[in-house]
Amino acid sequence: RHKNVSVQMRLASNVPESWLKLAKKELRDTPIETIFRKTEDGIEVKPVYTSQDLASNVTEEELSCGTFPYTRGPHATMYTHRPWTVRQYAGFSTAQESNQFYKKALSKGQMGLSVAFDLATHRGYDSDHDRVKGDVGMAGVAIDSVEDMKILFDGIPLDKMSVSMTMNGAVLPVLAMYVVAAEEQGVKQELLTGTIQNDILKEFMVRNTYIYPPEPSMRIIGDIMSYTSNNMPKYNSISISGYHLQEAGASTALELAFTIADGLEYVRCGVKAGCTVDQVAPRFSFFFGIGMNFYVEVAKLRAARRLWAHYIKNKFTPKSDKSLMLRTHCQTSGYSLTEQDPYNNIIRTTIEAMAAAMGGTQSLHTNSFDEAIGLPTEFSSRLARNTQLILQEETGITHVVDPWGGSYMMEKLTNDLYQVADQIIQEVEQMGGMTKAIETGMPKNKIEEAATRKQAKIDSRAEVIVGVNKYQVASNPSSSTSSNDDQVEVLQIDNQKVRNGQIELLNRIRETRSEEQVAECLTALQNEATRQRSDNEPFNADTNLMGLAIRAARARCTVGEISYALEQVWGRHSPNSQVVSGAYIGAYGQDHSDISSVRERVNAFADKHGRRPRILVCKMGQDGHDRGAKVISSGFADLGFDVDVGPLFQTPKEVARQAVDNDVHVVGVSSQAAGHKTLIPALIEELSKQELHKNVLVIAGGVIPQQDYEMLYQTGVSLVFGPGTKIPSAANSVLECLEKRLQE
Ligand code: 3CP
Repeated sequence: RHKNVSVQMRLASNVPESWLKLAKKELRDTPIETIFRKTEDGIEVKPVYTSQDLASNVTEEELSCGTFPYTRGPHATMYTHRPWTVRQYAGFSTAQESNQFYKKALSKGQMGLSVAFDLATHRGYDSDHDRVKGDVGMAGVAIDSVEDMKILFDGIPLDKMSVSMTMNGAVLPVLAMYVVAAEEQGVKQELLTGTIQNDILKEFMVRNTYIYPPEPSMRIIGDIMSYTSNNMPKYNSISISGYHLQEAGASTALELAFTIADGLEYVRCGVKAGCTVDQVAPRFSFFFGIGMNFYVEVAKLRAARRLWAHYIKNKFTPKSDKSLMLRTHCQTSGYSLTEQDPYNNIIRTTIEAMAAAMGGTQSLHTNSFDEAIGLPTEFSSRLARNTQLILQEETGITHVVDPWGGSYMMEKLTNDLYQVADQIIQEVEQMGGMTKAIETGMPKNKIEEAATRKQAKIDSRAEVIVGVNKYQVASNPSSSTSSNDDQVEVLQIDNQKVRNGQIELLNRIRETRSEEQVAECLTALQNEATRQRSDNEPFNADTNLMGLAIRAARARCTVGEISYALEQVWGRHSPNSQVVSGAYIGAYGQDHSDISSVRERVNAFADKHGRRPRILVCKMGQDGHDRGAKVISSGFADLGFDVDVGPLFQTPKEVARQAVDNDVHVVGVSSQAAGHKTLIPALIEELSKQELHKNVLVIAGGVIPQQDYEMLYQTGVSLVFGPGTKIPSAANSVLECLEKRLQE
């Protein structure tokens, strides 16, 4: 009773008394609290906002367009003068195939390019390396040398086209090869426009396509900033990504805070590499994910611009206004896409794209509806591109700058998000900045906890996903199977064929280049990597790692060779895996019957077999997308399983070895990057060599097209789970299968 009184008082003070009275009358028996909601960050979303909600800082100055703190956008005229860039992230198979795809997309309304590289390239391996058998050409285009890069941009004038490259690990060789490909097209470096992602901090937090440990990785970033600011003035030297944090499960405030905090760390990195804030910050670019929470996502972009402007002004006192302007690319949320009832994804993407536009993005990627199932086809890519073109050319959305500006609700939400994120940024800064915070594991843990909580909310239906946990079309709602009319075609890539072609080209390059020159370039890189640097050394192309990588690229050194030369000095980074405990049950609630029945079953298993069911959750190949694996691990552990989390980037042989060593009942393979058809059969073969395939259940989950399920079952996989599978249902199926197997 006492609690009720305080809730009533709080609500009454936040909304007008007269409104409250009317609302209660309309609600009849429904308690008024049910229409006061909270975001995942605990920010209140009220049913009604009034002028009382405009905080004192929403002044005339704040509401002006194109001026400090740029809440309403970096330009005064925004899309009324120039719409955002339609920039679709794409790349697959060979450079030749991707090049044809790009040219077609550009002829149909796409405005800028965004290159997706395969995972072998990301992690600095040539296509002929043993560890990347399942990865070549799969989740992006395979690039081994400048020859591939030249084919990729054949017929695309690089002085006119802005190109974004999502590259972080092997950033030196890839950017160098881009510069050399342009040079051999007759385009000077200073004319290049575009963006390199070059954001390694988030790789250590979530995305995992790093190569070297944090310290040398930051040194590379500093060298790229100083190189581009001296030689490529129109080029954006970094794209600081919150998108990947959101994809990994970060709440809005965590995404916002860690991204801005990363940006501050990169300014310090640029200064350490000998630049001033005004030399680097104007060419910083950001990248946010846009999910389904519409108002919140618009507010996030507004708050991001205000946070950046305030922090840069207060911490670095720049002279140029350009240092204060946050410019951003956005991508609609991959996580919000569902395998079930997949055409719903077209609707989701459209809504998210609207939020990005109303939030004032500079550039946008809209996802294809089939991305939760497999690689997008030409058809699904066309729909995704047209989603943006329709928004730009048919709706009138571009006719007004920051259309939500001045809305009581939007200004309050922007303020609230600003404040929650500001507190997290201050916490990180007090820890000594993002590099230090990452070393403690704080950001990663917070994100993983948020991801596990979110999954539990979906599994318990506290959060609705149409076609997944409500209004399903499938006959069996607990399974991920869709009805037949939802079967969609996905792009199939012949991984072996692409790899063979790449190996052929690599061999040709190695036969025709000067080995002496190659050795000299690689040694120069190694010498520089070994040399102790002092802070603020002035720029010198002969000691700058980017300058040296460009020389190596000209001499036809490969991505693998350049990366390995540096790896010999710095080593390869390997992370440690931890499982978050208690977050799943905490958000789901202990007393749900499906949770308790699984736990009882696990206990009965332990009584009968003398130990708990033990599962090894593994990731093979260079696929570092480990949100699924982490969430499954936490969920299964909370349900009573013994869970081993394998290291990332394992070969099938290494996984089989670990399965033997740990004496597990089940190996769970999580696959997000299309390597399953090569890697899972190889794992089963390795397990049979150890005579384990009969005793150990192999299960698979992730982005696996339904067309491939049968092939996997034939190979010996016992269960395949698609995205959207409820964890307790998955655990039940695993137990059932395991009990059957142990009886045989
Ligand atoms: C724009 N301009 C204007 C106006 N609007 N000038 C006057 N008035 C206006 N209203 C000018 C700009 O100042 C600029 O010129 C030029 O027009 C181009 O505009 P822009 O905003 O710079 O646009 P763009 O070139 O497209 O660059 C957008 C940003 C860039 C800055 C965001 O970094 C970018 O394209 N990022 C994309 C990143 C990306 O694609 N990432 C893919 C991640 P000046 O240059 O002269 O100022 S994909 C990862 C996927 C997941 C995974 O990892 O697997």
